[in-house]
Amino acid sequence: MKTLLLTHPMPAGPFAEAIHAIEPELPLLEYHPRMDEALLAEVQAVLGWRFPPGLAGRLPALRWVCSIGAGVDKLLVPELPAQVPVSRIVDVEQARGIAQYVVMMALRHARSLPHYEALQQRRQWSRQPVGALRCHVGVLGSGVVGNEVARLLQAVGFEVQGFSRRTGVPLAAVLAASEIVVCALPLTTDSAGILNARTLAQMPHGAYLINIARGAHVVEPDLIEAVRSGHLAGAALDVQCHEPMRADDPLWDVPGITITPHVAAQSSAQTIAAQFVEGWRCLRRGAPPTRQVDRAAGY
Ligand code: OXD
Repeated sequence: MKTLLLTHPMPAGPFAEAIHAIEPELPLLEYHPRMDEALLAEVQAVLGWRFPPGLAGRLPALRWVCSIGAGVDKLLVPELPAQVPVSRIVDVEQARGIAQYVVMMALRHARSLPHYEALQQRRQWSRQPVGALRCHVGVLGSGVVGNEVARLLQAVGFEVQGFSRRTGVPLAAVLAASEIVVCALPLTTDSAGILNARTLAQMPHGAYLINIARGAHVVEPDLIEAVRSGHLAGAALDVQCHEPMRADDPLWDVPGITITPHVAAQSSAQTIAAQFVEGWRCLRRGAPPTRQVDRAAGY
């Protein structure tokens, strides 16, 4: 049962090594754009991050797609036949790493670190009253990541309100009550562009956005406008619409916006390999693969 590795932009080597450490005979192919149709016709499983355009329709024997991440949005392409199951990695360690990133950025904003860094640049020692941390955070998304983010934020003293389709609280109410908003939603047709001029305007004056989900949740020109106009204090964006970001991307230059290159946390190659091999073994014995997403819902 041949598996195609589509790990770009990450190198495939560490994934292949970790898989072969568990299942030495598992046949793996590393994708390259000039692969011929005969080879593609043998592919029964894909482990990857995203499909290059058109590829999903050129794999006639495909039986399973497994994401190397928590999100599957770049794999749910229209050409992927409807009967092919799609799985993802569920990694509590990764969720914890993402939550640590969120806490770091939330505290940095709530405890005015950029202000003190600017004072230091000017060699200015200026002590002001410091109150106890009272800050409401709205966490959009209640999956493994959203729940861990909420737990860790509460542990350091933030007041947290969650938002998901299940809570029944309207998004506008959560945004209006949040001095910091964290986006931890899966990217679906419903959630793409959910943070736009209208919804950003619902956040209080001086509020802050942290996005650790997908760049496409945010309408970036609207965010830039909201920050430049002073309505929002800023944003921490670990994910962007165009990854890798080009040197002329307008997000780079907005004072108050902090960019990190999708590094909040990653699953280790060993965790990915263990979960992939588990699903692969299920498939080999004719059982459904583990950790399947609901393809219609998109997560
Ligand atoms: C993921 C990611 O989906 O790293 O796991 O963004």
